[in-house]
Amino acid sequence: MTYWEKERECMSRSDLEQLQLERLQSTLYRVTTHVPFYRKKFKEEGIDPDGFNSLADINKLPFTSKDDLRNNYPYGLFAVPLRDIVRVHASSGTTGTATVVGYTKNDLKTWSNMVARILTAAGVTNDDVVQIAFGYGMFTGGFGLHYGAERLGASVIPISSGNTKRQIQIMQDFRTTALVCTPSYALVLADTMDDLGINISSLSLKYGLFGGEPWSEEMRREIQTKLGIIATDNYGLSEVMGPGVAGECIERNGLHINEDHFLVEIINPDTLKPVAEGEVGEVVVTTLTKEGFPVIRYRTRDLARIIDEPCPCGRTLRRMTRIMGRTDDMLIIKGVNVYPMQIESILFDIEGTEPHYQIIVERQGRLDKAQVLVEVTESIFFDQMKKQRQLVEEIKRRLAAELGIGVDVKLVEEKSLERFEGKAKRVIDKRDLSGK
Ligand code: DLL
Repeated sequence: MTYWEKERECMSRSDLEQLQLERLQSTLYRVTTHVPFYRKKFKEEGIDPDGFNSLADINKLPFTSKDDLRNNYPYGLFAVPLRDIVRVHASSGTTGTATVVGYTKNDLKTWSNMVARILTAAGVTNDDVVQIAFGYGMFTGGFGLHYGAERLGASVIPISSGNTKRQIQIMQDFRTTALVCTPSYALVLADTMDDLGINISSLSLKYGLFGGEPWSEEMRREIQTKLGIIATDNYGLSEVMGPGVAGECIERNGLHINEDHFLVEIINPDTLKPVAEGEVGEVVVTTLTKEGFPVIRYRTRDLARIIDEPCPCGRTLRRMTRIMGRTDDMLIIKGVNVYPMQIESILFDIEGTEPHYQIIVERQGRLDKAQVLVEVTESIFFDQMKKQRQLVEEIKRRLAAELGIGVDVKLVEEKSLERFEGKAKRVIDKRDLSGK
């Protein structure tokens, strides 16, 4: 078994917790001294950062939200003068002001190490040729993975996103062994290779590290088969650092959290209290080593649960499940909570459907109505109506059994839904939820 930083990745829980506490104390000192926003908030809530002697006290601290970041746009939450910031990233966000984050030189070192850890856990070594098909720019995906792969000593191909045919050409010519992108783009690459008649055995690909968006176990299976690789999941978010917060080892059964740098809690998004052990809830992250942009109890809106059993890989860093949904992408259809991921899992399992789908949500009167558009293979699309109807009925039946409510299903022609080079947009929400 190979580790990047064995002494940290395999630490005893008690040593790890001691380290977390010390780092939390210094982070609290840092934010109270340098960030007026936290100073004010702590004062209002009567929090004495010096009296912090146990990790369990974390739940006395206030949460930080995306709105707090927006209200302090662009540099209001930085904990060092701009002169000490060497990199700025921003998340564009689909709505509202962007959130801006900054990194010191040390932060970049830590970040690269975290990503190198995740690459190593996923099987990548300095012998690998790593093709990074994430966007480079304000998005943290491209640069984050890039610096980590260089730190590891791999040969990095910074191709960035898009231009699918060129990606494939480079993959062939440069003998890429590890592909890094969103899982949906990995499927686009696989489908395009199929169209071009490229046999995957002519490629050198061995590993795929995918992240940046949710994907199901069924989608992993599909990618692994189509590309002939070991596909692992990795998770992160720009507000906290970018990629490198957590990642799967080749066991592919949950993402090891880099707990010496991040304190992760799982809370009930309604009561804001910690969930019972092993229950699903919202992931809340406190950074423990960030200098430029520390965050305290950041509410990610992502849903997951902690897997507390030891991992056969030997790492003691606890795992979290894949992201199961977001508190804000939960659809309430006829009063029932539905997550797009549940729909995806079923579609991937049904013969004749393609792994491309879209969920359209509308509000009719006071009721939410969801329609699922599913791409089907050409032969089915042009097949007799009867067969199509049977397929629609089958999908509806499976969805109803899983979700407990009826959902509309429409079959669409292969390749008729939009493809994405970065994060896929699976849900089109036509509802006006502004409360007007
Ligand atoms: O997506 C950072 C990243 C880049 C992670 C590349 C992994 C690989 P943001 O653009 O700020 O940062 O988006 C963060 O994306 O809150 C999740 O909702 C979602 N997300 C990221 N990784 C995963 C994943 C990057 N592996 C938001 N599974 C997060 C599910 C993910 N969702």
